[in-house]
Amino acid sequence: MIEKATDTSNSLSFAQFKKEVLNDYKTALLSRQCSILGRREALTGKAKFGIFGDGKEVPQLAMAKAFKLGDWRSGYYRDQTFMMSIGELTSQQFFANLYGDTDINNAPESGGRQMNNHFATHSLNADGSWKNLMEQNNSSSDISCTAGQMPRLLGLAQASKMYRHIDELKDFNTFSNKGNEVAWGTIGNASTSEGLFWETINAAGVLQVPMVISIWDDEYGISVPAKYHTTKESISEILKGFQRDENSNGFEIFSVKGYDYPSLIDTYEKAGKIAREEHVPVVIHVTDLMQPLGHSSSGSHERYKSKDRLAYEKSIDCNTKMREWILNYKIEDNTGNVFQFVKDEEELIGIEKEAKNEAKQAKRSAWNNFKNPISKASSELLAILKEVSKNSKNSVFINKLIEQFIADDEVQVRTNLIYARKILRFITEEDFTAKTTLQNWIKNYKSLFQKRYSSHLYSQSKWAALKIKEVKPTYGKENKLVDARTILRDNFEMIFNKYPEAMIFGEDTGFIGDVNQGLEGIQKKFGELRISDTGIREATIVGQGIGMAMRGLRPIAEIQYLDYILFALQTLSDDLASLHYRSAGRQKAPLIVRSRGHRLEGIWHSGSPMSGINTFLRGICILVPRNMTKAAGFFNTMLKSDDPALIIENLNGYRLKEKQPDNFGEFTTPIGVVETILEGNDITLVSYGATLKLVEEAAIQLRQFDISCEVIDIQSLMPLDISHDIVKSIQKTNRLMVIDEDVPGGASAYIMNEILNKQNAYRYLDSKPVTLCSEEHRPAYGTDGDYFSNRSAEDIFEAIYQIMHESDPQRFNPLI
Ligand SMILES: Cc1ncc(C[n+]2csc(CCOP(=O)(O)OP(=O)(O)O)c2C)c(N)n1
Ligand SMILES: [Mg+2]
Repeated sequence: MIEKATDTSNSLSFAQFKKEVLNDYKTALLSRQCSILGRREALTGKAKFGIFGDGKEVPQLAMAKAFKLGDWRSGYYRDQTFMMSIGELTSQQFFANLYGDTDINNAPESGGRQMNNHFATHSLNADGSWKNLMEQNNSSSDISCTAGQMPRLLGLAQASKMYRHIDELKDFNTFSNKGNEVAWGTIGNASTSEGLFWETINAAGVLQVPMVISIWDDEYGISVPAKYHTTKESISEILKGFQRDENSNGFEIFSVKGYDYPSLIDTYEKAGKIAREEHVPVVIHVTDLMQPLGHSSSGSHERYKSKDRLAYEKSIDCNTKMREWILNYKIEDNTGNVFQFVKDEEELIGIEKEAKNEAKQAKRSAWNNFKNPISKASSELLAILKEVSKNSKNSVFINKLIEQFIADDEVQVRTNLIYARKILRFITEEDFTAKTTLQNWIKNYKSLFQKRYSSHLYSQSKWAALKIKEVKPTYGKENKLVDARTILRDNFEMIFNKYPEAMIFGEDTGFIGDVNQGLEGIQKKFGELRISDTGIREATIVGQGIGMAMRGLRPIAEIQYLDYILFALQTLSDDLASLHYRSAGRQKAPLIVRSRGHRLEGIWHSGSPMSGINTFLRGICILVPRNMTKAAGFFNTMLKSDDPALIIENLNGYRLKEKQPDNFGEFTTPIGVVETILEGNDITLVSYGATLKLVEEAAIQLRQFDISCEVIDIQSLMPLDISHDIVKSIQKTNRLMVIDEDVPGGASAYIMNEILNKQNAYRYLDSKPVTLCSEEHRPAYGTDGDYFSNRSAEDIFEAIYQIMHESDPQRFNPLI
């Protein structure tokens, strides 16, 4: 069939169109070839694991066309064609990622830290400073947890809204051009069953942010077909209630077949325009996709798909369909000239050959780049080992190992280290030059790769939290005592004046100024955009924060009570805490999460699930200020820093009196620094947060009984006591007790490990080091529930007294 061209069609624009179509087709083919070869590399053991974008190539070409510089992607492992199409993934990089090349220049996604196809662009220079994000395509770093990309997507989109509507952000032009950037999300059909998907959809509808979510629907989630995933087996069908209309905001929803190239291009263009211009979220349900190679290298889909299903999938392969479309396409202009993309099939076969060769070549180069430095190190090492053997009395054993080393064909850094380290064991008692050479070689080689795998858990830039200098609060002559919550409030006012890029949001955060009035009147001063109320949706509150922080803003996400942080723990742990690490320092989200906890008395109002937080959130500063001045100081510190933080305010501290500082917005509480709040000689008591007051109370009572306690406030649970001040106290007291309101073996065990193992305090102990924690169950309701669930001042008194009794029974008679 010959289509009639419109007036605008002429030979020049057709030539451009043709070039684009054929170029797209080549990208789709190249991507498919990479998947095919990639799978083989994984199955033959050259790569550990492989997951690919086959069967989803064509819609991604269309998405790439609508994607503009400065835009953001938050997607998942199927997006390789998109990444290739926007020029952010070469086929060589594709293979380098697959092999786990630790050279970030070869494998820019993560420098070998992530499985393949976990895409990321670099937002940061090597020194941690921001790049101009408007001059590049941006992809936030993927995580493996399906749907985990959704909360972040919300924030990436919301940033545009902030940049469009907040006048003071006009000059932030390396991050935004008046908020014209779209955040593009992708998710698999099966993963739309996750709560995070629905939470994000609802929040985006409420917030009206520029995001376009593509759902790649291949009717499967690994082996499980759609009927087990989705009501009515159609996500666009059940999303219909979100469709906007004349009377209400909502989404624009499209459904399009994944092999229909022209319709896809049309749909993506429309979707991009709606999101970009109107700031309305869009869902594109891309149906009729498939997986020619199955889910991943871990299995084969022939196991669970019927022959009919496999044949059907083959018949809708988007690349084959695109080929057919190209071959059949004919268009005639007004003068009767007929235009075609290709003369005949031969031309396409030519392109197909090119794509195959390119993929093969890319694979080879990537493998060589991965392998050569390892082989070079092997040769270097071999020479050293031979020299060692020559000089050693144990050459019989050493030669055996050398033989095994030569025969070992594993191409991994560890292979070199395994043999080097095993051989070193045989020469401990000997002394010759080659031994020193081997020792140094091991040290250097190991440390090089240790860094490649372990750097950037926290910021290493000049804005690292640990580098922010302390500025003490200053007080006027009058020494005015005020309600502690007003210290936070007045400090927040300074913050929002000082940083136009700062904003705060959460449940009851805006209009009433948070449940404890720490933001009283602030929304009136700074507007509903910057000081805002949200729905009850902790995960996407955090996601809003992550996405906005990744785009140069300084969000403060409020989780109303610490107990409810568990709803957001997955996002905090998998996404925020790992972001800087998993991108090998090339992305950051300096988000501050504000929460309040400790001792409101009740199973879900006690607020001390510290051990979970502590364990899951490595990579985030966990700050536990004992009062509101300290808390305000932490906000000021973190706003100068590019590390993320969780600041936990003391629930029962808001109405206590504190001295009013006069340098609001300026004073800082240092990170990783403990504070001795009571000096003493007999025992060191280490605690934090609300428990600290009880510890102090007990310590004062113990003085009456001749026991002198040194009380240390940890303040910063993570990082903890970087200058090892606690052990200095133990050198004096020779006794240690860690007290908190977490479960036994929780945060106190972590603290104990830091003190005993990292600070080597065991050397100075005269008594058994003790932890004093809550009961194992959640704290029961009410004052007595607290008294019997947590440790009281009496419990603390007696526990300390007991230690003193054991150390000097003559002087301290038993209590009970
Ligand atoms: C939260 C979570 N649960 C389970 C998995 C294991 N898993 C990986 S991919 C996958 C299926 C995803 O299917 P779908 O969303 O349709 O994407 P597709 O792979 O089909 O493109 C599952 C269950 C995971 N990665 N994350
Ligand atoms: Mg699927």
